[in-house]
Amino acid sequence: MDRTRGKKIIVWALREWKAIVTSILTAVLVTACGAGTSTETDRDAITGAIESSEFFAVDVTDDRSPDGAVYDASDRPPDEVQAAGAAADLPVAWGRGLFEHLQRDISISITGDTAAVVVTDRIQGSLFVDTTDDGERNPWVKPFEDVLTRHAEFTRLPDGWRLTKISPLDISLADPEQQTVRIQWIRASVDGVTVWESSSSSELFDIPAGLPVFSPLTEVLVEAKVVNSSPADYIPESFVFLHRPGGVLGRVRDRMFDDGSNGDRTASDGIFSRTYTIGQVPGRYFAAVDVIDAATLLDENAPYNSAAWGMPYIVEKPSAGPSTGAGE
Ligand SMILES: [Ca+2]
Ligand SMILES: [Ca+2]
Repeated sequence: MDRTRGKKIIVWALREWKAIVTSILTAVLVTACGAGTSTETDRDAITGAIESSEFFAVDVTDDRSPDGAVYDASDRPPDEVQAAGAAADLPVAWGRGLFEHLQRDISISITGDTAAVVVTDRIQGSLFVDTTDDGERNPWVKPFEDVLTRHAEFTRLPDGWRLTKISPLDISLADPEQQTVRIQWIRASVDGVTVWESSSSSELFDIPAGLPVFSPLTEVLVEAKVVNSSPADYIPESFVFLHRPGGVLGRVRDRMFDDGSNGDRTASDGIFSRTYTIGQVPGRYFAAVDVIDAATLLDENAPYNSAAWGMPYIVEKPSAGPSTGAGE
């Protein structure tokens, strides 16, 4: 890979991320739908807590993988689109970029000392896909618009409002008519024991008791049951990826498999799997399972068709003992 080009891509990706964060801070729209019991002060406090919580980040599917997946569009030769029906390979390189955070809506409904909250973010961006293995960086580009939804619950305590429950993150297409890929459930296991699972993206989990809590450097298996109702007959019909914290750029994209490898228990059962190692820095994080219809990555003319769920989790402080050094 061209190192100079690679550095430019990294700088560009970080700039994009900064832009997203800045736009979130400046484009918050609060929708109050309480029954008259909420005050402006309560809503401000809850909104402030949402903005400062890692559980409400919107960069969970940034593609800044070490293979330099995202690069700028340029002149390109005619595409050699892979035919449906044949075993499909991943494109030479692909990734999402040019994110724009369009809007954040925060719905807050306060009853007594409990606030039911729904945070909805609309983002748009571009999917870059290079399907030609010709040594040229010549991706085609496909626009997309997604809706990110999180449900949460805050509780009023003597010292203020505290986030006490959170749902998985749901990322769906802004136009549901285009969506054929769906996630039915996701699950996390350590040493063969299930530590967390969810079959509804609006399910609320207690913080921290209902969330997976991992020790640093734990190997975790993430599994997801996915379905795709597309009539196209690509093999596989979907590609599945795990976006998770790690690496020098902050997030890593790993392919998930349904072929009995990489921790997958049973081949070809629609359950995609991937193991990864939890980082060393205590905190609150998201790992996201990202399902992409095969045609989305293989056919320039097919509409963008993807869905994702994020799993919130906590990395706890290491137990007393020798320091393991700086974090990832
Ligand atoms: Ca190419
Ligand atoms: Ca499987």
